[in-house]
Amino acid sequence: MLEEKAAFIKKAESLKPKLYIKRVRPLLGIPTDKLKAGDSTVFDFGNHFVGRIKLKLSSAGSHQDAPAFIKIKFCENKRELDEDAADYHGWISKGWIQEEWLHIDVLPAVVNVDRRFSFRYVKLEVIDVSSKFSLVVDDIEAETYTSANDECVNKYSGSREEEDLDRVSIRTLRNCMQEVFEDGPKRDRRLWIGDLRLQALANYATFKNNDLVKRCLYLFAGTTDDNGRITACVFTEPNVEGDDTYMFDYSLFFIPTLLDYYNETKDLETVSDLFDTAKRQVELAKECFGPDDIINDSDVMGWCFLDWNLRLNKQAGAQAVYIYCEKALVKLAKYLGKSELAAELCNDVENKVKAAKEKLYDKDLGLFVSGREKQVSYATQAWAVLAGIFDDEVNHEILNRLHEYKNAEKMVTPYMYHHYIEALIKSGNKKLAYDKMCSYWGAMIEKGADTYYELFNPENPYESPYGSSVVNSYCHAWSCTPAYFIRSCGLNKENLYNQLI
Ligand code: RAM
Repeated sequence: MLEEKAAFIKKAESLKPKLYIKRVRPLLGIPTDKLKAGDSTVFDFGNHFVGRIKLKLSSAGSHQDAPAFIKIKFCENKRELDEDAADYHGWISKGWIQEEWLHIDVLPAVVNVDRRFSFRYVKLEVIDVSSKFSLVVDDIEAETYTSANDECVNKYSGSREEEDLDRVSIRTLRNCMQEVFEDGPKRDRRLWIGDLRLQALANYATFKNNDLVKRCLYLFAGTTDDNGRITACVFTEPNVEGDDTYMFDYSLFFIPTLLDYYNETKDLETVSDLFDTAKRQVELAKECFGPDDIINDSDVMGWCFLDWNLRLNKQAGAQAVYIYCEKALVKLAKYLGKSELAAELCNDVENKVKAAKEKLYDKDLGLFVSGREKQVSYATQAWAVLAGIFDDEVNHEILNRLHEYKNAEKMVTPYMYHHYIEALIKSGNKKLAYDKMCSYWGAMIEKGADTYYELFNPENPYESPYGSSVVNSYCHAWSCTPAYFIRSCGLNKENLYNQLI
């Protein structure tokens, strides 16, 4: 197994993409006025970028008689400009806050900020100079990176609203495409499988960098634990290493990600290489079920992800994810001619579907319920629909009832929203899917988004599972799917109109 994993990583490394490098400058504001202690200035680069900046600084007034002490803050959107990092007391590291504090002993100077940041706005604050001199920023330039080739994307022509949704979606994906599909270039800057799955779908509709998807699949397969379990995310620096975080749904998502990749590329060799790793995820997940074919619930945070709504009960959603992924494995098994295995897997799918119908579906409500408290949520219904526990007609009714049901636990991430929209499409309600896509992602655009956010709850703009929105990411991979919906799923006015006539 060790040798096989090493070979997978080698393969992944052979697919490392080249980065496209572009130099950009802010639209206005150079050179700056003479800046004294307490002064600040904001440079607007006009769009969202990922890169490193270089500053040309000089002094004005008497000879520089003290170091210039400056703070540089990188912001993905305007709102972050006014947030104070000192107010952050959340549970993930404040190391993610995009700020640098620098002393410049001798002016003039060219200062290269080594660390890579994700930003549209760069705020420079003068913490101190002496009373005898001022600081001037003569120039600022960013060297920006992406592994996405902008020229590969066909222009989409539709309504103004659709074009905006598509453009921001592509920008989000583009800036998350680095040496792997990162989840967010501000945070966590690494390869998560839940994000990868959705990025890959948007990528097939736009940049078509299929080798990057392939590389990421091999990275996951090369970093399983001793038991063969797929980790939730992979680090690539200083060396490739799987994280010691495992989530029920994320491990299973290796399977549909491989299936989608096959559907797009017909690359059977990769499927054959990675099939055993895929199959192992179902074997391991199966251990979490009781004798009644219902998955065991758990209170451990993150045992299964689904969404960042901290009140969400995951039991029924996890059961549905299992069914969804096992069905994907059946397809892969069939592509490889493993018909006996496919039949065995189908049998297990049927058992899990039957148990879900009997024990997780509340006939009176006409909705799926989850956990001891029998919680009704969007996440549970969406996944139950995607798993195809019932047929399209019943699925359609379930989502209609959900729409009317007032106390359902809501969704807080574009990631979960994606699955809700996909469920609407699957159950034949493209019109509602279209409206929901436009209103949800459109609301981010109304707020001035150049790229879509990690968390977005229209009812609570400060939504964050981390204790504060200061560490939220505003260019986040899993939110990049409107381009996929518009281009590949027919969520656009032209198609919907054609369907009506
Ligand atoms: C967030 C990450 C990533 C996601 C995990 C579960 O912290 O940024 O996008 O996949 O949560």
